[in-house]
Amino acid sequence: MTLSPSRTAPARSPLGLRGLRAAVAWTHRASAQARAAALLVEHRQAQTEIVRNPHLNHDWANAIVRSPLLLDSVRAAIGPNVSVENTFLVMKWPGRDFTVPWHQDGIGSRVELDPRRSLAAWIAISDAPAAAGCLDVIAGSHLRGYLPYGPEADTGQDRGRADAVSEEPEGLPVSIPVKAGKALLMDTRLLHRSCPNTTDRVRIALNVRYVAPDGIVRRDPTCPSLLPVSGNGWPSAPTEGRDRP
Ligand SMILES: O=C(O)CCC(=O)C(=O)O
Repeated sequence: MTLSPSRTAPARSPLGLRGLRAAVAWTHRASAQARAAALLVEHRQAQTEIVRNPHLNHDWANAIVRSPLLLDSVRAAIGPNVSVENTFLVMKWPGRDFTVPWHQDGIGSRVELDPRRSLAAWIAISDAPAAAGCLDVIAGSHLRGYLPYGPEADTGQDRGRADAVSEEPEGLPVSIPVKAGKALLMDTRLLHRSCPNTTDRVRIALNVRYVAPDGIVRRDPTCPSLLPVSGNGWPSAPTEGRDRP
């Protein structure tokens, strides 16, 4: 089934004409690698691929979404009041055929995010070279606004993570390798996907949707509440990556 966006999204992006910002530091490389090593130990046996909303019940993820370095960049883009709408930890194990199809982070059966008041952060916990299935993006694709989409199940890859765009997108895909400790910020309309990990090391990333309080239309009332992480009078929590690299 294909669904259409409820309204035409404005063209202006908080992240400029390409609709992305690469290599944004969120912590020291060594501390990201230490977190990756701990996750590897925890999930190796089950070969877990996706952990939903870990920021709600894992201290390490709650700390990452509050990384001061990251929040500086998020606030500069969408303003001082920031909450987390949703997170996914994605682990790509060697030898598995794990593809995430083309999609836009700000639209789906759960929510529609206002692209002027939201952004997506793809946070590398381990190194993510191209061969490990880093993100491929189509720079500037946000300028076309939100596109018709359908459940990921339509692509035969139902991991329950995202709604895929219904048609093969136009434009030239570019791979964006990201080192552990760095993040890629994206306009919530930017088309992106990821291909299988063909290396012999696990690739681990935390995907975060940040939104200002007035930047969200909820479609699924069972989704967890927004978690405020920046703005006057909201609670604070321990941070991972507090020191600037
Ligand atoms: O981590 C990945 O491979 C892709 C995840 C992604 O694009 C997303 O959750 O929006």
